[in-house]
Amino acid sequence: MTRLVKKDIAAMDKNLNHLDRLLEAVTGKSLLEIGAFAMGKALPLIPTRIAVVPITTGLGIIQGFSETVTAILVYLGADAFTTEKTDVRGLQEAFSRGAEVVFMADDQTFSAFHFKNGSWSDNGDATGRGFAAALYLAAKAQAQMEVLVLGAGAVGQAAIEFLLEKNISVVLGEIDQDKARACGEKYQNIKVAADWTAGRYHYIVEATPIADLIKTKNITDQSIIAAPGVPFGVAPAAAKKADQIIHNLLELGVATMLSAIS
Ligand code: PYL
Repeated sequence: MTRLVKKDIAAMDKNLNHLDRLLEAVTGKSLLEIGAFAMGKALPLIPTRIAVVPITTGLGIIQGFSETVTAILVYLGADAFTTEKTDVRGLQEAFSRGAEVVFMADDQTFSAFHFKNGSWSDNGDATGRGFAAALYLAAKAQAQMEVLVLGAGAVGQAAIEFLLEKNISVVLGEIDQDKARACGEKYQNIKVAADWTAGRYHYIVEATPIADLIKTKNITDQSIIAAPGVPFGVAPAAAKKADQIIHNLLELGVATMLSAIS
């Protein structure tokens, strides 16, 4: 998982409404509606009190990270707060202030836990499903649609699972041959591309940690690209050529996590 930096999240809380309108224009659904659709949940979600606990372990706090996650949750209608204390004391504070759900992230894992109903959600998984759902909606679920998923990590695999559940044909592009083989064995209904670069795919989920991976020659002017990858995996000229780009660093993942645990 690529670590976000302060500037990635600096203005996120102020741009939530703008992002929401953008997503609505492209997919026909709001941020929360996409998250709920990704998890097969009905809206409104069951209300619950949520704490976001800053975690200092490893590389430490990302300034503004917990507050931004809280701002996203509040924007989505949740009763959420950031704890003043960190780590185990933060968890203690969360419970003492009546939280039933805790969101927290270290350098490897960002999870949400619902301590009352026992459900939990991993951000990589939620992000993969959320972006695959957004792509599916943006494409208006075309008959015979085929989606190229780039990257066989946690995000890519979750995207594959969502698409297979919707009976969509999936082609995997993965540079690491061992990972590609393992993923092809795990999901027997997908194709593993020997070469995905010829520019014949209209629908792409870019779930790799490779910056500017997708170039203009790899896409068509009708391509819709869902790009949860950090850093952004679409080269500037390709982003211009594509019909639609769905990209955000945290918001859709958090919306899908909230839907998953509700
Ligand atoms: C969850 C994001 C999505 C992309 N990269 C992931 C990341 O940056 N993970 C690290 C999160 C560390 C948070 C830090 C804090 O402020 O509580 N421990």
